[in-house]
Amino acid sequence: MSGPDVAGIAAKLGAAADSATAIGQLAAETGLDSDTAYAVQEALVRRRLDRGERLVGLKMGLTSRAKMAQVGVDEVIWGRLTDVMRVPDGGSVDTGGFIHPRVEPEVAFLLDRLPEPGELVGSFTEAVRAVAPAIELIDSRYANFTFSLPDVIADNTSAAAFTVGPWSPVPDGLDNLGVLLEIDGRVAQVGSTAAILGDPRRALDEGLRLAGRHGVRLREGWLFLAGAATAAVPLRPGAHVRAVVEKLGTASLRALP
Ligand code: OOG
Ligand code: MG
Repeated sequence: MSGPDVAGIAAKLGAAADSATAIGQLAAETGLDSDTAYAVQEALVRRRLDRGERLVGLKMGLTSRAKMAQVGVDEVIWGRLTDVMRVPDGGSVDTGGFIHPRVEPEVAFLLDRLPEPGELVGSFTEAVRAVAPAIELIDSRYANFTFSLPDVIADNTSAAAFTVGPWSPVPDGLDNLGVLLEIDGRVAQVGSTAAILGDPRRALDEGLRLAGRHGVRLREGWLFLAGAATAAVPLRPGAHVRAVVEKLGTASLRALP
């Protein structure tokens, strides 16, 4: 029996992203499970690398209850980040390049020396050089932002763009910092880094463990997004978005009118 057509599913998702056109879910009809979905994700990101993009890090998804509840999927997932997805802090994005973009507040880590595969992070301050507030722009390639677990994994966990604010040395505690998402100066979401697996540092252990299962090692100099602390909010043309994380400061981006 032949399994799901990994390359074919990746091509459909890639075309949906390139043309900013939503497609229907694919996992149920193709019998895609989560493990094979990570193979689709790899093939999907390979298309980007083949046209010259560079892998710059990893992102975690659904590390908070707010996010799990919003999308109705309750397992931690991970995806891949490329250089082209990065928007400079204070920079602009064209919402026309996306299907139904949403923004969410995140905490970013700049990775230092990582443990060997299979080992847990000995000390967070050895593994992480700096931390920053960040904004992730997610854009599910599925109609109505509706998907199953394998569907969202295959779709590179809705990754589309991200902005990282100024880096700070790792503070003493990261486990209970206030998080705000502001749109046009108004508070759109409020949360705490405690929402991220109890402590965003845990997201790194999970990332190492889960990506390691698929033979992916985190690299020195890579970025790592720990997952949103709050639900995501639709990004409208012309909106000015700020993510504020207590002690870490602010990341911002603008949607072109
Ligand atoms: C999946 C991606 C989730 C996060 O921070 O939880 C994610 C989605 O919500 O479409 O990036
Ligand atoms: Mg996210």
